[in-house]
Amino acid sequence: MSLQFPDTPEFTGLYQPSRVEASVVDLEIEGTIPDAIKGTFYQVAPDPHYPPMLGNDIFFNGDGIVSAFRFGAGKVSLKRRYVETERLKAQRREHRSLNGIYRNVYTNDPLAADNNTTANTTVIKHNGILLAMKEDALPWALNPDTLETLGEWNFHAQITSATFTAHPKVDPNNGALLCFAYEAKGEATPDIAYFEISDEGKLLREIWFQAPYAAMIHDFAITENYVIFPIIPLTADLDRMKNGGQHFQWQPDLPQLFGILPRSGTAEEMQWYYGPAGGFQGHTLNAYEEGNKIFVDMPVTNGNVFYFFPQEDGYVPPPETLKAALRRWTFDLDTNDATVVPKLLTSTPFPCEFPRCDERYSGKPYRYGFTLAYDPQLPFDTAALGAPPFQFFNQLARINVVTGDSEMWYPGDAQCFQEPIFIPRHPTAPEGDGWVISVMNDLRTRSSELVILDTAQWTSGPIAKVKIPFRLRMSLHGNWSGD
Ligand code: V55
Ligand code: FE
Repeated sequence: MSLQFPDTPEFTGLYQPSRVEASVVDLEIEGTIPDAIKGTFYQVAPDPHYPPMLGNDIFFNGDGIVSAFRFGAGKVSLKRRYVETERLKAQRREHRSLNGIYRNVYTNDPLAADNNTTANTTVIKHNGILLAMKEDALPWALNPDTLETLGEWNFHAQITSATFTAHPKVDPNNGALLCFAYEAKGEATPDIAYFEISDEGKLLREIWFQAPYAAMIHDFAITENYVIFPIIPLTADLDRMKNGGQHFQWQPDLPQLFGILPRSGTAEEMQWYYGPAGGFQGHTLNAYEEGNKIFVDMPVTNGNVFYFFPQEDGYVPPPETLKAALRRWTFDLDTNDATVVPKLLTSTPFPCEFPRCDERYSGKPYRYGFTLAYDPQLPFDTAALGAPPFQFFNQLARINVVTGDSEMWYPGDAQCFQEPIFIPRHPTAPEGDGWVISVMNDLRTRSSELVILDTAQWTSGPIAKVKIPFRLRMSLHGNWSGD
């Protein structure tokens, strides 16, 4: 019997499955990696192990595969393993995919595992274990050295929600993991839970509340005293799922909703703010508070970014009509006016996504951001490569959010990037002083390199490139661990 992936945009080019589990000691390096870069860069990609049961599938539904790039003494080694979820194990047992459409268990094969999660969205080391996370279920724990899967992780039975975010934040003041769950009481429930888990794994805070409706809360934002939940106009509906429809549906008339909760408060103290309808809140760059004002910085797009979750009549905006730019939302906690309109944060707006900050400044007043950016005016080898794929970003940007200035590095007409991660030069280095690492894909040679940029000489490009000796698929998120 043949085993072949479909010839669709979701499974070809940047999105062709890699499926490679590997261990490579001392990767090839062009340039010099400073000895001071010592630690591990963990990242995860959705990488479907088997061809989709229904003929095609979306990027977000692939099985999670974790990569660990270990840096030390100027060398880099790579280890890469699938998260051995129940879902993956059932597939390997049957030698085929058993899963239907994204986050809809009603479309699965009867032989599919009960636990439907792919653990494919981020990985972070916390309290000695590596957590692979997907927002539809609890995290999965891995051994951070061997990447061996330990199992589903409920933090020693302290976490009772049905789901858990894939965008936890580390509180730089005490190392606590700040996290949340949406659809927290099961599929399409409007229940949300906020959790703080200490650096030693102890549940410190737990606050449950409800949103006005069940909808996607992909990322969130933290400040010293508040957490902010951006509720994207993509609603969930159980009946639609039972009828074989999508988990999420775009609602063009719903506002970009935000819930703001005092971290030491109660559900009753929740405040709701309403942004313009028709917009899409992207990933959080950072947020901070000043008096009774809260600032949240993120790319905002003027329409539905997720073409695979259409609105009710099936409409999805043509990609060229979508315009994203880095914007700042300002919430005045004292005002009676709960409407908010975001303002541009860069003097020249440009499409961007996957923003990250110097996380020693998470939730605090800050200056620097690092993000993927796209300039459609720059050369792209359309003749050889066709149209740019979904999530195509041809530049790495270093942004000063105080002045609005941006510096760019553009590598060429066939390259695009995966999420950039900042590493401080040393523990007490000034904000934003250090290195940024990012996987760079070459669409022409169909290969990838890990590039390392020095933040002090951004526009001159990488000080080192680490060659990856097999094909990677597009990934999502990751984190640096200094130990
Ligand atoms: C996102 C990604 C997901 C998901 C929901 O990037 C939202 C947003 C990789 O899976 O399940
Ligand atoms: Fe994300």
